[in-house]
Amino acid sequence: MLETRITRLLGIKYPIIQGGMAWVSTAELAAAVSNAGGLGIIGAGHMPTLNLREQIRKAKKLTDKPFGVNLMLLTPHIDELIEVTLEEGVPVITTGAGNPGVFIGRFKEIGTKVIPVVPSVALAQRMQKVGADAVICEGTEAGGHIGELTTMVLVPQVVDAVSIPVIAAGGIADGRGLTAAIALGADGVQIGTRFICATECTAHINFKNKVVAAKDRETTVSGRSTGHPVRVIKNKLTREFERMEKEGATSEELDQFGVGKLPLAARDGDIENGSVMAGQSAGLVKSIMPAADIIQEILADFYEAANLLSSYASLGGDCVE
Ligand code: TUI
Repeated sequence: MLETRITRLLGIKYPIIQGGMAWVSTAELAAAVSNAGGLGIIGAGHMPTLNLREQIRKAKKLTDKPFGVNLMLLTPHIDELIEVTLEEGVPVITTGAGNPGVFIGRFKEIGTKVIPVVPSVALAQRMQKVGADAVICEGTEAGGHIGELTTMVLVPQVVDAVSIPVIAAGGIADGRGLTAAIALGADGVQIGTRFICATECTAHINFKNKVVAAKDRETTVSGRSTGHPVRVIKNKLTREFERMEKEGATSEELDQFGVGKLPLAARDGDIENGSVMAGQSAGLVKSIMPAADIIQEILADFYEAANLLSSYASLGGDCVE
């Protein structure tokens, strides 16, 4: 057990939430993380409505622990995905890429906890006002669709501005990151990139190997000019995207060029022409291992780092005048 406001809110053992990743975090990964004491999340992304229902039912079969669904609000059929999620009744939803304000109440009515991803203090405050149970503060280090601020500056500012629990995300892959997040005032962490490389993750092996092989400077942000910035690992696709941006392609042309590129990488394994969405923490991911082992390693490293902090604190306490 590592008890915080988040473990109590969600009824989980450890304050570790697996990021909901479209085409990457399916029921298998979500259930494995939940069975290991964290909170697993199915990434709905652009998933057809029927598939989401199947995924939720599969997760219910694979785990008796709480799990969640991430709703990506830019998806054109988001209203249908919301209805299915309401009908199936899941313990938790997280939301990304937009403001879930208008439908928070309907989820709360059926007892689903609602945790929006927020890239700013203002949105965190608005979410608290409309009834969010907690917020995920995701820094620009994260993979996929991102905001502007780093985790290091966003988390403490949101912690100061709201009273609901805060989950730190973006750039966190190990126990040192968890310790740092707790030091910044967070009640838990959301980890995406590291869980791509869980054995139970159904993403293509080429995608996982690309994350394991990535070094510190190997991600880039595509699509700033279109207003939909996305962090991905550099490859032929990102070079082509950059060339099109330089040559003055329109937002529509660039958006069109991006269509279907995530499944091309994550499902089909084409990691040169597909979109390998991953965060800067890819440089910290060294191997593919079971989700339960990832969580246990994070905890062991958390206690080591936390003990170090505590030894500094006891020394400092003696010399403070
Ligand atoms: O949503 C994510 N990450 C994602 S979604 C995704 S799928 C995708 N595919 C193609 C193009 C774009 C996306 C891949 N990765 N993370 C959560 C997140 N949410 N990061 C930033 C935000 C965010 C941004 C603006 C949340 C709210 C927001 O609000 C704007 C407003 O309406 O106030």
